Amino acid sequence: MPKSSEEATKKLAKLLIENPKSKVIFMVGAGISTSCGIPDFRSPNTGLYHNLSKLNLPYAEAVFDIDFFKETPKPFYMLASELYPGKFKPSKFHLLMKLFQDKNRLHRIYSQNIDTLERESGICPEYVIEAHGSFAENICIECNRLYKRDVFKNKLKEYEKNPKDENLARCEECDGLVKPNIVFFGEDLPRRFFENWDSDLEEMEEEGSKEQLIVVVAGTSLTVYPFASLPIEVPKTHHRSLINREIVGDFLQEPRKSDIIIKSHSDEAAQIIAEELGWTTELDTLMEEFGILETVVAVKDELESISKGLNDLTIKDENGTITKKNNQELRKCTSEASNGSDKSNGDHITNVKDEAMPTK
Ligand code: CNA
Repeated sequence: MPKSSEEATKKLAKLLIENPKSKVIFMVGAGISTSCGIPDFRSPNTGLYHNLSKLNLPYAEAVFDIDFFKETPKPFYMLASELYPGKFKPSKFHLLMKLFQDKNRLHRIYSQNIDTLERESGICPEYVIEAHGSFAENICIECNRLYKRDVFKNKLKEYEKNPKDENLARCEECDGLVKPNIVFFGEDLPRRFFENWDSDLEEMEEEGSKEQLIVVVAGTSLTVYPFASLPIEVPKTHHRSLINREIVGDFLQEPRKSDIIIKSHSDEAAQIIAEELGWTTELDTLMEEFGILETVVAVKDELESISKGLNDLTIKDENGTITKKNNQELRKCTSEASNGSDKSNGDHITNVKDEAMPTK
C-alpha cells in the first residue's frame, strides 16, 4: 500500500480511537467481494462487464435490465450460476465489519452487493440494508408473489445441467417469470433502504452527533443511483472516508477537506484498521473460523516466491554475459524488444536459480 494511503488509514483509525463511542455507517459495493472470487462490474480486465461477451448482450447492463430479462432470461441464468451465493466466503473487510458489530461500533451497512456475504459473516440482518436486494428470496415479476430461495436455485441447477432446456422458474399463480429478489435497472429499491437512510440522516443532523457517526464508503465506483447519492447527502459536519482502488463519485467531484481518502485494496485497509484498533487477534480468529486464514497465507507465500524469482531475473546477451536486471530495466528491455528496437535481439530471460524460466 502506498505510504499516503497507509497514513490515511491510520488517520481513520485514530478518529475511531479518539471517539470511542462513535459508530460507523458503511456504504459498500462489489469491490469488497472481489477478493472472495466474485468479479465486480467495472474493474478493467477482470470486471463482469469486461467478460460478458459470451452472453451475447446488446449492451453490458442488459443482463440486469428488467425488460431485457422478460424477453431473454437466459443470460441472467448464466450469470446467476456463476455468482450464486454459497460458493464464496467473506473477505477480510466483511469480517472487519463483523468485528465493528461485535464491538458495538456498527451503526449500519448499506450494501449494493447481492452476494449476501454480510449475512454469511454473521452480521445481524437488522444492521444490513441490501439496497439492491439479494438472492435470499425470489419474486414473480408479474404478480410480486414471493418464493423461498429454493425455487430459483432448483431451476438454476436444472439449467446448469442442460443450458439449452427452456426450464425457467415460473410462478404457480400467474405463470410469470420468477427471479431472485435483486433489483434490476428499471426497478425500485426496497422501502427499507429509504426509511433507514431518512432516519440515519435525521440522526446525523442532530446536534452533537458530529463525531458519533462516521461514514466509511468502500469498494464501489459510486455510479449507480440512488445509492451513489448517499455520500453526497452526508452532512458536511461529518467525516467521510473512501476505501477504494480509485477515487470516485462525490469524493472526486466535490471533495471535502475532512474526507479521508484511502486508495487501496479494501482488505489491506481492513488489516491496518484492525491493527491500529488492537483487533488483530479477533480478526485472525474470525478468518480462521471461516477457513480463509490458510488461503491468505498460501497466496502471500506464493507472491513472495514470485517476487523473489523476479528479483533473481537476469538477462543473458548473445555473448553469454549475464547481467542482473531490476524489474524496471527489465520492463524497458522487454518493451524495446517487442518494439523491434532492441539491438541485442536473441537475448532471453532466465532465472538464475533453475534456468527453467520460459524464454519470451
Ligand atoms: P463496480 O461499479 O464494479 O465498482 C467496483 C469498485 O470497486 C471500483 O471502483 C473498483 O476500482 C473497486 N475495487 C475493486 N476491487 C477492489 C478491492 N479489492 N479493494 C478496493 N476497491 C476495489 O461495483 P459497484 O458496487 O459500485 O456497482 C454497483 C452494482 C454492482 C450493484 O448493482 C451490484 O449489485 C453489482 N455487483 C455486485 C456484486 C456482488 O454482489 N459481489 C458483484 C458484481 C456486481
